[in-house]
Amino acid sequence: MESVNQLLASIQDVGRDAVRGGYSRAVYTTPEHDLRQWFIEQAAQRGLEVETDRNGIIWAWWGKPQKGALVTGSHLDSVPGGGAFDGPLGVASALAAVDILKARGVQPARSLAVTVFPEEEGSRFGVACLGSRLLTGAIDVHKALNLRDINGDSFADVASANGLDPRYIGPDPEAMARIGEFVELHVEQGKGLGQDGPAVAVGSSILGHGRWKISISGQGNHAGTTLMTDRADPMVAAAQIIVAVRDTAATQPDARATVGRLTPVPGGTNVIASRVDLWLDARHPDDAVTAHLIERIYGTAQDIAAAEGCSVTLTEESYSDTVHFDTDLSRRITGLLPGAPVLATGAGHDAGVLAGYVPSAMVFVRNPSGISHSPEEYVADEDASAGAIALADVVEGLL
Ligand code: HGY
Ligand code: MN
Ligand code: MN
Ligand code: MN
Repeated sequence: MESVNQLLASIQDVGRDAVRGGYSRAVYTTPEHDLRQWFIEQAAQRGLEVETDRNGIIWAWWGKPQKGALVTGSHLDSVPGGGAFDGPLGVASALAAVDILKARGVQPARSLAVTVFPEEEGSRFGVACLGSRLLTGAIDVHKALNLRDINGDSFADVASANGLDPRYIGPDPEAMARIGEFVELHVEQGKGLGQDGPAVAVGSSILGHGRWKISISGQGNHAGTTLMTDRADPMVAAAQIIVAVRDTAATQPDARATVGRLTPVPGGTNVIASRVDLWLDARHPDDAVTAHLIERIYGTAQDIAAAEGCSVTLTEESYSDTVHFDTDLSRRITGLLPGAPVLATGAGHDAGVLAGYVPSAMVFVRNPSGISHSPEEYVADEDASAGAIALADVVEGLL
């Protein structure tokens, strides 16, 4: 029996990114494969029956796989240069909670499954929560299979190389029927829990959030022979559009808009780019406001591009409506965690996708700085332990 902190320590060197810092554990790359193997071994050591479903979701069963089970889990993939806790904390806490319940002599009245969802971050194929979206049917399978990573490899090919059969990837009603309720424990990606006081909180909502690709086309040319007056430089347009994204979001309280990724084509130091692709992440509690923001950003981008002699397109890559967890399940969990505050989150989660189909809830564990998607993400040992005990209390109370 290992504590949640020992479990996390046992994977602390998997997928370290020497260039970016933190961890880079993109789905179906070696580090994430190694973490999946770690999970399977840890589950087997606890006598859990492990299976991987048609969408690559791993299910570790305490009791036989059955309809209406209690399911808890999270993800093991990360953003590039991500923290140690986003995802793995939920998985390690679930394993530790099984240990705690066994030590308490709990005999589950129904089966419990610990799950690991692939591609929660969407870091490789661009769509967040791809595994849970496939499971539930929340994404068109044809679109999913044709998603491509930065090397141009399709999800279908990569999934196939990792043991899945693309012919069967997609909605899985049988697996869905097995989820009576889903609870995800996750590091808090914010400072709602502050520096002291309760170490855990119950989730109330997830901001609606989406991803859009903005492509700006200009005239590729030689950096040394093209006069400044003869240019249609998409990088210059991109720079102005990024500032316009910030300025537009700033007009809406509680809006968040980010350009975290930009790719000039061809990307040579002595080359005026012919095209620049940038990716926009925008979020707001009111889905209509987000839609309005995107409209305004696109209109401004078109004006900027035209002024630079360029053209611009915007395509939506994924969108998740705002999720409200104010359900009977969350109220029961709040009752099982006396004193735990109820917090909204701006981060997306598989629990948010599943909430559209089965009773789902979230439990957050304190992250003193609130920083996440960064090597600086941190959870103190005592808070991680409190989180695992809280998850054990919730699972015991719901079983
Ligand atoms: O982007 C998100 O909100 C989540 O971390 N995938
Ligand atoms: Mn996460
Ligand atoms: Mn994340
Ligand atoms: Mn030359």
